[in-house]
Amino acid sequence: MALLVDIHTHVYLPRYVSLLRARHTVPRIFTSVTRDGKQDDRLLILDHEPSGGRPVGAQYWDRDEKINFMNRHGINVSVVSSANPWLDFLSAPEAKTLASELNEDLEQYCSEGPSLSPTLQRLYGFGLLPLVPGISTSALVDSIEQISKLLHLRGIILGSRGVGKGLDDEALDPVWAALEKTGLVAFIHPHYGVDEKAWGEKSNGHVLPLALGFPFETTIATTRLILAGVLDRFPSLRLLLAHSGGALPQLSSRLASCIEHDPVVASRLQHDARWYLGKLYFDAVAYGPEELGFVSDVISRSARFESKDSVGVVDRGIGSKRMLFGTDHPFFPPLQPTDKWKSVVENLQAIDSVSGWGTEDKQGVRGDNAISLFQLGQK
Ligand code: 5CU
Repeated sequence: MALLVDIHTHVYLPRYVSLLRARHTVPRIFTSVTRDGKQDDRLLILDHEPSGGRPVGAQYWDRDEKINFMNRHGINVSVVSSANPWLDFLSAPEAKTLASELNEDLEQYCSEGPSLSPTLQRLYGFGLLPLVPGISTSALVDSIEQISKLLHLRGIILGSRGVGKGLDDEALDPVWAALEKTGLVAFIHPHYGVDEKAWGEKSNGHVLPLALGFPFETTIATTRLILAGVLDRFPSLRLLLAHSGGALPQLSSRLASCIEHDPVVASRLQHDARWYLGKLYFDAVAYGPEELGFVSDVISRSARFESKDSVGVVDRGIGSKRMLFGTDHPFFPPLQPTDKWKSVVENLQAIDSVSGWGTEDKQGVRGDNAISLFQLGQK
């Protein structure tokens, strides 16, 4: 059966929502009363977010709402992750306790949800690590151990800060080693964007931080990780990049050239920078067929850099094997209520319209790649 699998879909678990409701600083959920006396829950998570925040409701935390959304869009299986800013704002002891509790909560959210067959649930998840400054290595490794034992958790989601110094910090080597050993997929997802001064003084709502800041953050974090040799030291690491890797595919040849011309870095890496893109996985949350086709070309091209002098024709289909459908639900709701969300329909249409992708490539991106990457249907 051809399944549609959403690998980029978020939740704020009820325990986390209670924490956000109890807070008076960002991140927080607060309730205001509208003119007609109705209660209005608002979410404030981004720095410099307009102080009124954004509406937030059951679609962010209620499992039935998630299943309802999946049903409306024909999504058979979702691999759900906690939404940003995760545990980033907590102290190390608080983050450690909450990570462990939220991982158990997410396992329960998935395992007690509906199933498609005796071996296939409709919900799987990415766990959380207590990735905050001051956390011990053993706490991080214990957390990976915990997640690897929870049957429905098949990966972790992480931001760009690591334990405070980014994803190129050697302090994370034990984390990469443990992820490699357990086979858990690490989903790199943005939250902070880039310096807000870049956005100027005009009000453009959330457009610039979300359309550009988020993907640029992922681009920078992943580039630093590559430059630090993480993929040389941990070649079996399975990293999934949000928003189709941001600008990394577009900039990868420039990156390779800058490395080659830089005396500090020129001999540091084992491969041409473009080779590493073929070792990564990319969500297909790009909203356009041309962008998806381009990303798959860049992934396919990495095979040319297996050896220094290899050349070859790019086969788009190779790259498609590393791309996976996602929705970003419950973010990007339509401004006017509609049954189907434009953000979802557009991503599906984009997959369907990539020139050069055959039926098998498209079904790979819609679901088959996720089934094999996350070993869905296997205990
Ligand atoms: O709309 C947003 O702010 C977001 C967000 O915070 N996180 C996310 O994954 N997508 C959109």
